[in-house]
Formats: sequence, structure tokens, C-alpha cells
Amino acid sequence: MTDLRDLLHIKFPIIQGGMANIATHQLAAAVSNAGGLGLIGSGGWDVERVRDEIRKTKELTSKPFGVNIMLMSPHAENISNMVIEEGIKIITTGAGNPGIYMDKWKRAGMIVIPVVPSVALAKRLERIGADALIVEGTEAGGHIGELTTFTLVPQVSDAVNIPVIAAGGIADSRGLDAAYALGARGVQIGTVLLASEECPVHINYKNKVVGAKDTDTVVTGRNTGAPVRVIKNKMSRQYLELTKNNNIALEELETLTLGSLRKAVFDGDMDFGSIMAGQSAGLVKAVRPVKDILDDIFLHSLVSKDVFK
Ligand code: TUI
Repeated sequence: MTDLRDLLHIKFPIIQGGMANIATHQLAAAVSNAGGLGLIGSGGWDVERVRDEIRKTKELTSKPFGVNIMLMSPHAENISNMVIEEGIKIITTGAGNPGIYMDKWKRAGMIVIPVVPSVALAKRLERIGADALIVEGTEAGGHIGELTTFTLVPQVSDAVNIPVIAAGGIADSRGLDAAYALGARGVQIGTVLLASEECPVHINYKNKVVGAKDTDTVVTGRNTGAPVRVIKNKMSRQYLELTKNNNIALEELETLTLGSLRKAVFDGDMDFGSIMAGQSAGLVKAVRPVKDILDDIFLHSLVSKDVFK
């Protein structure tokens, strides 16, 4: 099977999550320069903002980087065309089925790596040309599926013949090794990068991740169709209270959540902002440079000693 490092021309088999409002040119370039695959997140941005981020990333790194297309975004279709114009070579997708775009991206010669939350979607996307799959467990931050990394990664690995990249719950070399033992040939990390020096989120957000313990995340929106894992705060408690009896108008929830991620990311509002992060926040102990985080994950792993072939 193709090694992820050969497929993507990267030094470490580590890719960055395409975190909405967070995965900017600063973070993507830092990850690519450190030997991983940097990603620009497109969630929450229109086509010109994403184009601007792409151009800025090109100025900061000569290494490969990609763009994540958040499929629930109203701008997804326009962004799906713009990335071709900009000569982007690697696409990841999230929060939906990218089937309608696959043909166009493959004809443009792009490497397409969708996030999948199930075996069924994994098989369907392999059949229509996906080059690799990001298999994301419910330990992840932000919008999530139901299954755990530990159960989903081996099941998808058995079901497909393209490289599997594990995501959800991975923040150190033990996570990388565990992912390989389950059949993955790469990992995606997000939460641990929130606490990097180069990450553009407010310092309060970074400190919240560093200070989080094992039980500090919670899933909101389970009964509204968009489950999202966040660090517990006043906002998540209020949200869960309002949705407990299932009789709240969706518009009211919209008002509550509207702009709440931005509140956390830009204003550092830790009470009423939405602090998206995964369960691995409990493993994150300090704010560090991206290069130290990637070196640590790879160089301390058994994978780097070629234990897993
Ligand atoms: O997409 C993510 N994580 C995200 S997106 C995001 S922005 C947002 N904010 C509030 C509500 C919704 C989105 C924050 N975090 N991760 C990748 C991911 N993809 N997780 C789950 C999925 C997924 C779910 C269903 C992928 C495909 C899918 O297919 C359903 C179908 O149509 O077959």
C-alpha cells in the first residue's frame, strides 16, 4: 500500500485537522514547515477569505499543504471550484459526503482525502476515487460521529485498500503507535495543535485546553442532528439545558450558538464561547511550538523505528 509520506511528500505521517476559524495560514504553514501536512480550514469563511489564506500560506512555505472543505458550509461549492483555480493539490473534506465533487477534483489531478464516520461511507468513497480516508472517532473535537477511534479504524482498515488516517483522541506518540496497530498508516491531530504557539486562537482558548482534565469535554447538539464536542462551560450547560426536553425552536438554538465559536477563538470568551476540542485535551500539558509537538509525536513513536510496516 502507498505510504502516506510518499503520497503526500511529507516527512512525518501526521496531518493537521482543518479546524474552522482556526486553521489559518499561520498554523498550516507551521505544520507543513515542521514536516507534517498543514491544512487550511474553510468552515465559517467565504471563497475570497479562503483564497487569501491559500495565497498567504504559499508565501510562508514551499512544502505541501492542503485545504479542508467543510461540506455543511454554504460556500462549499464555490470553494470546491476555487481550490482548482488556485492549483491546490490536496483536499480533505468534513461534515458530509463529498461525492458530488469527487469527479471534478479527480479530473483536476487532486489527491482527495475525505473524513468518514462509518464503514459504509468509507467503501462508497473508495469506489469513487478517494486516495486515502481520515477515519475520525467520536473522541475528536467539533462536529463528530458516533463510533470510537478504537473500533472504527480497524473496521475501515479491513474494508478498504487505500491508506487510513486515524483521527480523534491522538495527541502523542502512544496515540500514533496505537493508530498504526489498528491498521492506520497516518494520523490527523487537532486538539494538541490548539495549544501550539503558532495557533491563532486567543490565549484563553489555549489555556483552557491545557487546563482541561479527562472529563472536561461534553457533546452538545446530539438531538439536533449536529453533535459537537466542546469544553464544558456556561454556554454548553445552557445549551444542554435548553435541548433536554427537545422542545426548543431551532432558531433559538441558532441564536445561542451563532458566532459562539468566533467568540471563543477571537474574544477569548470562555463563558459563552464554543470551545471546540477533543477528549485528548486531558493529554495536553503545555503551549509548545508546532515543531516540538510534531517531533515529539513522531520521534518517540515505535512507528519511527519502523516497527509497523
Ligand atoms: O467536520 C468535522 N469537524 C468539525 S466541522 C465544524 S464546523 C461546525 N460547527 C457546528 C456544527 C457543525 C459544523 C467543527 N468541527 N470533522 C469531520 C467529520 N466529518 N466529523 C463527522 C463527519 C462526517 C459526518 C457525516 C462526515 C461525513 C458524513 O456523512 C454523512 C453522509 O451524508 O453520508
